[in-house]
Amino acid sequence: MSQLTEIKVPDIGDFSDVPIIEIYIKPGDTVALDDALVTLESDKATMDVPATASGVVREVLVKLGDRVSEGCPLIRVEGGLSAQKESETAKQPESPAKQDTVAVPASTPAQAEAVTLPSTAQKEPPLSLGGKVHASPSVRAYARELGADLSKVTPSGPNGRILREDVTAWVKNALTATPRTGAPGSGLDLLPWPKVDFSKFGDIEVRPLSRIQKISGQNLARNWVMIPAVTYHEEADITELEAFRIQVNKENEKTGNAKLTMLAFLIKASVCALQQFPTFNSSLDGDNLILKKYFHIGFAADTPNGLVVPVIKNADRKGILEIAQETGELARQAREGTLKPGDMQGAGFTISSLGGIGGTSFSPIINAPEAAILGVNKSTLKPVWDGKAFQPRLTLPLSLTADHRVVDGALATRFNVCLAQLLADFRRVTL
Ligand code: CAO
Repeated sequence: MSQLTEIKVPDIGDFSDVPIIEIYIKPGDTVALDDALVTLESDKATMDVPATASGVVREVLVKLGDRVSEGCPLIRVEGGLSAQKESETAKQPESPAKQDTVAVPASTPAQAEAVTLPSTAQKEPPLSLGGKVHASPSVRAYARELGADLSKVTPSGPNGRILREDVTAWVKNALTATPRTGAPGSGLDLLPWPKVDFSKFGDIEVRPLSRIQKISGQNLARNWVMIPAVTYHEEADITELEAFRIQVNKENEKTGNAKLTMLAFLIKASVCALQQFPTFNSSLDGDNLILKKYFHIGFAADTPNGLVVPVIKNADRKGILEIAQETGELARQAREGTLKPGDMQGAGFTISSLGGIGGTSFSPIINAPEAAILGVNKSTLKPVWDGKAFQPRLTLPLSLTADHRVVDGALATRFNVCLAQLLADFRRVTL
């Protein structure tokens, strides 16, 4: 029996006690150098730990959820060479796969960043967490072979991991898209960002953007530029709904039940509208529209570090009280920075509610690859003519931004009208 080599967590900078959120190997698997073994999650960033030795996995020494720090043993492999030995014997230049990391925007504003840790055998500085592509060395090699820019490939693997088939799909798309557009280049030929020495004009303070702001900024910029989006405005009469909400909340004060929020009603009404207008619960994928049969609703949450979008999964199967409780809990975790990557993935439609703050309307930016997003502002009492007199009605402003490649104006307005009717008479949700 050949010697067993223990692979440990490499230098992960200032991080310690980091939970394991994915394990990619099991006893009996054969691993090659730099194959991803596990993914660690820290402060909403994920990191792959690569194999520093090749061979057959004999023992996996950790389990999902275990918290690890530098030096913690992960697996024991039998046979093959360690990276240390390889570099000592071969003294070969470092494989480009180990250095090839490029920035890539995550698919949602707050989706976890994903990076591959350097092997311990390389005398590299500890990892600095930044937006990087999340792909195994073999996928990187495949992308290089085909000339695919990994920063442009949409990941479909767990935790934003780019799979081999994602690279294939990107290349196929690039091959078919170019002749059809006939455009000389796909990049925007814009002037560089103005560089100004502001201190010439007065005192200034330099405040670095938070990590969440950097990630969401990249995503928002891409979505703003790439989606031909139109915002459609509507008003919903929520006089009865708000009266009902207040009444239930008064009753719940005695029973200790969760507080009903307008957001929870909006999520439930949106699900009902999505069921009637499935196009709004879809994603554009090349020449196909992917229609989702599930109803996962994202909601924008304002946090001290920036905007994040937690997701209520299967909102169609949940009651409004349950949704209110869950949004409250997810918003709390968002503010505390303890959301897990899975909490922010899978949305088919997003709601951005500024209703607790104010405003009369706005144009929310679609959370790609979704097809639409609903913006909501503060409800106000408005005089509404009932044929004989003006009546004070509580009116909720709705701003629906939809991708015009997927949704035409007539459809968007029908969706808005439907949503407004559902909110005006919530009994319709049960029909
Ligand atoms: N009209 C009038 N009042 C409203 C309202 C509306 N549309 N929506 C909420 N309110 C009221 C609530 O009833 C609550 O008052 P009470 O405590 O008296 O009941 C108060 O405003 C605070 O609500 P809230 O906004 O804190 O809570 P919520 O459940 O409605 O929303 C959340 C939760 C997470 C959506 C919200 O806290 C948040 O972060 N909103 C900002 C989202 C954002 O930044 N969007 C912009 C993205 S694009 O830049």
